[in-house]
Amino acid sequence: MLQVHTAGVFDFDGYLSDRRSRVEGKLTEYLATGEPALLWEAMRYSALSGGKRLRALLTIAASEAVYAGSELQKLAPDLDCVEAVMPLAGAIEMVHAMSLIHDDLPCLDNDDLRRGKPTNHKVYGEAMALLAGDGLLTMATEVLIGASDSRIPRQNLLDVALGLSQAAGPSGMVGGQVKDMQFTGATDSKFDISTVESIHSAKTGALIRFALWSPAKLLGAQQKQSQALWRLGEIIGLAFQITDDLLDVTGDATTLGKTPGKDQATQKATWVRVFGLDGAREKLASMEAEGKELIEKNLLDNLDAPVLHSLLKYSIHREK
Ligand code: GRG
Repeated sequence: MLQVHTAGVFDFDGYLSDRRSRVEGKLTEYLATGEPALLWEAMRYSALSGGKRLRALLTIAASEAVYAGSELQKLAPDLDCVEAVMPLAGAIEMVHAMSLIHDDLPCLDNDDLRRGKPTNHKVYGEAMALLAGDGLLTMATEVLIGASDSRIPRQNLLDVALGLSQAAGPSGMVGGQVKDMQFTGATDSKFDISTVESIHSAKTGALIRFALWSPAKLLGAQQKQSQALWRLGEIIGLAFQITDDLLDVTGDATTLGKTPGKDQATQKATWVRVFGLDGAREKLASMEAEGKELIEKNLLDNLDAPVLHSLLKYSIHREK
């Protein structure tokens, strides 16, 4: 397994760049061609438009953490576990890209800018943007099931496909988006912290949890590791969204690649709105400590390659 070290020290930037370019390469391959050409162009416009690839990176890092001792390592000792989870990582990024396209539509957040470029509907029109999202959502399952290595046990694949539907669907992202809509514009007295947490947990947390848990399920990791990754997904999912809420207040459009200040303008139910900037920062510090302890206790990182710990910090201390 390729670990990235410079002068004996783990090189996180090198790791990010290596794994990101593998994800980009695979997504380009999965979305290479198809008819009608304009639909595929619109799908590629959003799925291949950069982005941090955080969810795919979490999936890859989790697979590297659990592969040794997994069911799949015993079945196929020569398998490259990063390669084995690429269809899964690609599917997750497709669902994520699809959710951004739909989220930006005039009927939802009505945004003009995403990843530093005009949003999908600004380029292709609302109808095509809607359909490009639909295309990416359905392609995700097609790639996950159609492109996964035949040595992966079918039951594991089935469990992961079920988990992806659940993460995207009414009890995950779709439901979270609906709750978000229902509480947007509500006065402070109409919601409390459990409302905010339940919106975050479904709208943003569900796919991040899935990104960490699913490689463990796919490769047949030990149950203790799967459970620890699920919990780490809860921590990173919430911390990621609280950071997003903070950046909406403190960030600028050029760095973020999207329009800041929208949460306040539309009166969204966010962590910052309930606890203020300092309260959000305190919560992030405690979540970072909890995540670090969880990783250490469950030996999810090698001592010489603290990948998950670095991704946890990155999710919280990022500037975009
Ligand atoms: C998934 C079926 C299905 C429907 C989607 C629109 C919708 C229903 C849900 C909204 C989900 C959403 C947009 C949540 C916000 C999550 C979030 C903070 C996105 C930004 O993620 P980054 O910063 O983006 O990782 P990049 O551009 O880096 O990939």
